[in-house]
Amino acid sequence: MTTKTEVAAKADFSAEMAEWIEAFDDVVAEEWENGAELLKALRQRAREAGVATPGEFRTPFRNTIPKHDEVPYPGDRKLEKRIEALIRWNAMAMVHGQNKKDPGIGGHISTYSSLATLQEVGYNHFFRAKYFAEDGSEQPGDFIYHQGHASPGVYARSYLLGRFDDDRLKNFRHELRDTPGLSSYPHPWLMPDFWNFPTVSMGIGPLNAIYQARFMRYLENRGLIKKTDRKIWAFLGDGETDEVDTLGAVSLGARERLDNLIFVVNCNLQRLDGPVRGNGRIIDELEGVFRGAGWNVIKVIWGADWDELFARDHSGLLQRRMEECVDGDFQTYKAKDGAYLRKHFFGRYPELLELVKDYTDDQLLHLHRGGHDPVKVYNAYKRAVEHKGGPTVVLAFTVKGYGLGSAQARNATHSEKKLTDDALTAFVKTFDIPIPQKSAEMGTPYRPPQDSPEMVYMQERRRELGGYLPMRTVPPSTFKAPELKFFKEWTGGSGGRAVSTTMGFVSILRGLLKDGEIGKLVVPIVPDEGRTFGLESVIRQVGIYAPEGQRYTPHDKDMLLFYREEQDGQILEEGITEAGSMASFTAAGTSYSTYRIPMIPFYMYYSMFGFQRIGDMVWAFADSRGKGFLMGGTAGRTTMLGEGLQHQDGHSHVLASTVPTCVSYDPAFVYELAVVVQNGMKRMYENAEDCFYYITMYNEDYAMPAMPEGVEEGILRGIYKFRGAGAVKDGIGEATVQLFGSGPILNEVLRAQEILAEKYQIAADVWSVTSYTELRREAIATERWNRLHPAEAEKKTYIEAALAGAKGPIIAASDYMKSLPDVLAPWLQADGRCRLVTLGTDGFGRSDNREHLRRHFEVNAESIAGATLSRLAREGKIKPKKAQAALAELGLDVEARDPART
Ligand SMILES: Cc1ncc(C[n+]2csc(CCOP(=O)(O)OP(=O)(O)O)c2C)c(N)n1
Ligand SMILES: [Mg+2]
Repeated sequence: MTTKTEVAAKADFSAEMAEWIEAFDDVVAEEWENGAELLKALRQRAREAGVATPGEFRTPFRNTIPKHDEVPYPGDRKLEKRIEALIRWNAMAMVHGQNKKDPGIGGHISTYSSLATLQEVGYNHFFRAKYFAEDGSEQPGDFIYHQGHASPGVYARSYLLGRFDDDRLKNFRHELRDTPGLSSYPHPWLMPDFWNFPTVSMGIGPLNAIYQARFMRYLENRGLIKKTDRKIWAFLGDGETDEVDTLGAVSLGARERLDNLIFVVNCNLQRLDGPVRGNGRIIDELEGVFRGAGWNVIKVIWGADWDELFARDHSGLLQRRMEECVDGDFQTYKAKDGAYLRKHFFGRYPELLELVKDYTDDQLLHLHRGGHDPVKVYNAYKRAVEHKGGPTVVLAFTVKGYGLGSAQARNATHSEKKLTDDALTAFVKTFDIPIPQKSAEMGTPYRPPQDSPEMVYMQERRRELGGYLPMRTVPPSTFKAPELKFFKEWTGGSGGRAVSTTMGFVSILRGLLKDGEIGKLVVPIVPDEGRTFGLESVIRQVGIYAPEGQRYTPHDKDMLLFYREEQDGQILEEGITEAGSMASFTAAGTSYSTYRIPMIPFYMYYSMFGFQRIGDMVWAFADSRGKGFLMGGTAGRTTMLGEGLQHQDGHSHVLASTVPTCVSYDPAFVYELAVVVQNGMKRMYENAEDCFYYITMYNEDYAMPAMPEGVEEGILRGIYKFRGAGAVKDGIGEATVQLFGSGPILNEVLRAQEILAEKYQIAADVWSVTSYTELRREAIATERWNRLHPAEAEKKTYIEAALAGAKGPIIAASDYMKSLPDVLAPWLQADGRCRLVTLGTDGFGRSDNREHLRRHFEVNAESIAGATLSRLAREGKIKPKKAQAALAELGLDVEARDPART
């Protein structure tokens, strides 16, 4: 075999090096495995000799599973090929047909065409709809995170199975018609019986999948679900891996040995605009990243027809030629024809031209990539499923727009929505779809009779694997929320002791965790802020989840509140990752459906690093019909003192208000918080409402009053009168001013009430506003009803009804932006003028103490009293000069710069 020396010479090795290589080749020729052994021994020797041996994170550009290690395909390849062709047709026809009817409605045809085999092998041989535990009980099946914009393929499969009829398919992206439609992407909100996991905002699917795998282990380790072989499969695009969310948490997968997790990256080398890595190779890059993070990497590069070429190539040149190409080349080879491939790929070396001399150009063009070869894909999946000790990523080489003729592998392929009539005819011919030309041009769906061999086979495969997927089900609720009396420790007040709402909440949490019924369902989640919120006692009480337990002796073991990690620990201490924590919150908050257990997550975090940081994940959570409590801690731009601009949140409530299913509250007192938590559990888990809660909690200590009689409804609906004018000063008479306060700023409002009464003899009522957002939602719903029923008696909004008879201007103050109270302005009008004067914390935060911060943002008691006097002057109720003098008397700097702009 003189070719070895030739290889050495071509690679510019020195003569001595070539000799070494030859010796190595001899070892490999004798026994293939010995090559690896020799390398291992050499590495060991090199290390001993002090020669650096960096880890090898990238392997040659070839299949990880060599041909001789492959197992035969277990399915009927002919029938599966037929089924795949039918799905391809219907997926494409659905998008094409709709765009013909309704230009601009959109959709994608090229992504699924690259993904079809990857998905079909899964559906025919791997994706189980249920498992059975050792005790015979039925358990949930595999979880599949689909590539969102490949949904037409999933719909087409369901159509063939008879899960959708023609009308439904024809209503793809027409969701507002008389008959139900199909949502553009996976949206449980829109198709609650079908989709489980929203994915199409790129990066969210993979991140959620990792934490889902982790949460599955958490439930298993805590004995809440049975251990089974169920897997989480996440399909993602190669372009999608550029999202930090996609790769940002991969190390968790290996760290927690999540062998229930399988990523399949559809490496079609293209994203929306063009190549993902034109000048490099995305597969190599990802191999390095995943291997470095400790994942099992399986590359599926070439189909079986290449194996034959490799087998005949003794020169090693074919492999070398592969290594020379970058993704931009590979894309071009698929966009052009076989002659081009012969000339530019094989033509580089005469030996390679010789290798393919008996191949026609057409045969060359159709040499398959691994992701389009069911045998290669099957073998990869089998290995992935059997792999123990960590997650697996399958990097599958595919062609974007595979089989779409002139739309294949073009830079514009992603945005292709329609094919030309010629291309449609060609498609029908290539994939042998038995429909007439005219129907082909119209993109008519096609489904063979249910008793045809392919349909029977398809149904049988699913039956064998436990049923249809995707499928979302929700068991009937048997959950019983604790009554309000369960919370009496917290509705009774703090007995004069100064505590914060955060402390109150932690105490409620401990109470819930202790409860024999629901305690085990509670999932406390925290991103390295446990001590900030005073969770030490909870850590001691229920432990931190650690799949390996605690393999070290914590230094504080002798202390009462030591850092306790347990295999069945209950707290998810996530480390510094709000995105990861939100992913855990998502897994837990949807477990009432996915695992059929109504887990109740309480995710506590710095409110500043919530909605504004991971808002898109919250949106996906809502889409998932997620439930649970987001607890925004250290809330309020002036209550969160010292930390300054980046930490001080004065807008999370505004952001929360944008999420339709997010019910948000800004409680001032622990009893308000207790009422909200109780009601939240009842609504979400007992009444099975698909909503979730955002509650702000603060770190300012003050005495918590006992809950007054009859305020529950007001707390929940958003407003109630907390202290009437008469309670401040006897005989002051009926209030002529209304003061609104929320969170700790309610204390400032109460102080303002006193100042007004004592210094200026002005009687004011004080209202606690727990939720401007809920009040507005009710108001706009009522107003809408009134608008649509002009002939009926007008209904009053709750805010108007609550304030009935309450006179005078309304001064509202909170630790949030002014736009929050302002949303009620339309319903707070009198005599053609808005009654509302809003004080809030618009602008960037500052480092200082609360006194200075509140003065700066003009939400302290003096500013509230001043604003009241100023407004009364404008209304002609007091003399303007008197008001101006009062402002000076109250110490307000009327020429100070506007905090909203400084
Ligand atoms: C966060 C986000 N940004 C942008 C998009 C728009 N978008 C949809 S698909 C796509 C390209 C996807 O490329 P890739 O991940 O490689 O998937 P492929 O279609 O090639 O399989 C883009 C940019 C999106 N859906 N989500
Ligand atoms: Mg791609």
